[in-house]
Amino acid sequence: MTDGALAVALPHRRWNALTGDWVLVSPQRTQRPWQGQVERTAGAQRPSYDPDCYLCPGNLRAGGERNPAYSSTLVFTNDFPALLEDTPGEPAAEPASPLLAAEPARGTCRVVCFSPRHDLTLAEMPAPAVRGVVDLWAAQTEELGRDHRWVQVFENKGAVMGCSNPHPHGQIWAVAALPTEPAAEDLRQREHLARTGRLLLLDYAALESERGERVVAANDQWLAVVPWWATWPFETLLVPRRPVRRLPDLEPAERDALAELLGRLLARYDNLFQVSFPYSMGWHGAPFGGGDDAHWQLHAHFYPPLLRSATIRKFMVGYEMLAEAQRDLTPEQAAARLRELPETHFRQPGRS
Ligand code: H2U
Ligand code: ZN
Repeated sequence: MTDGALAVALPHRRWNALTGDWVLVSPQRTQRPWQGQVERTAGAQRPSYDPDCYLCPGNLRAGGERNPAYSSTLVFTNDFPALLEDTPGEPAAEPASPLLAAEPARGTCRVVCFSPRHDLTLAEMPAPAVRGVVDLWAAQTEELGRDHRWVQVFENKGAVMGCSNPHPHGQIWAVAALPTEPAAEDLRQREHLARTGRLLLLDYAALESERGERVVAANDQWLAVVPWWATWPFETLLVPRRPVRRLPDLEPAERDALAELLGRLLARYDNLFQVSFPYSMGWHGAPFGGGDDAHWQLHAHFYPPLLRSATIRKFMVGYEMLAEAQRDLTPEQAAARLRELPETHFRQPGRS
């Protein structure tokens, strides 16, 4: 069956070439005209400085330390880390039972403030400030990659994603062992290179660039698409158009281009339902530690939960939990909706 036949009305499953997972797509359920109302939520105007915020410059954190009077970005070790560097012990040579396998987890957790301004998000920050965040992500990845196999840069945005504070911030967790998601991507990318001699995500980017139907935004260096296999309604994948293994490998011009593309993509996201669009996002690049990583291509995933309005979200529940991911809105429809929107943020009509 061709994808042209699939994209119309019938239920079908799509394969995620990056993880090997499948997603059930039920486009016949969206043949009805668009009925989702756009509820403009109050979009509470926040102050640029909040004396009670534990991430604002000069303020006291919950752990007792005081933030410096930072003027661009700030990184600190999480006061309540999920991982410890000095966890003792080795995996038991013979576990009591293979059904009770475990291993010690070692690592570190950092918090990254994107801006001293309490009221800005990446979507509203000027491009040079977003470039500063890109540089910070890259520098942290390089530093933590010296003694951790995997460095996970991510952002939880919005209360609906469990974000604890509206001050623009993300996190970085660096760990000794390759976690589940990147391990799946490692396997699929390795297989693709072995089979074709080419990089999976560069083949994919070329295909999407040529087709255009799932592209949301692009520039000479980067492509943002709703991937063929998207599970979240407005999920996107960001890929550089040349081979790049990790964030620190990005050239200055590519970092500027990324900041530019992020501004455009995130403005579209916020404009969709006229709210600060919640999501979890994060970067995947080649693991550290000296193994064979020729098959890896750097990329970012954005996983936003909203479906029809600022208050109607997609739940990954019954069938998703027990069988596999499912969606009604097709990735092509989602991309078309995002493409229709302006790239000027609704709160900043003057933003260039
Ligand atoms: P979110 O990105 O989900 O909002 O998490 C913020 C992190 O900030 C959270 O992991 C940490 C929390 O442990 N934190 C501090 O390290 N110090 C503080 O003073 C409060 C929050
Ligand atoms: Zn703040």
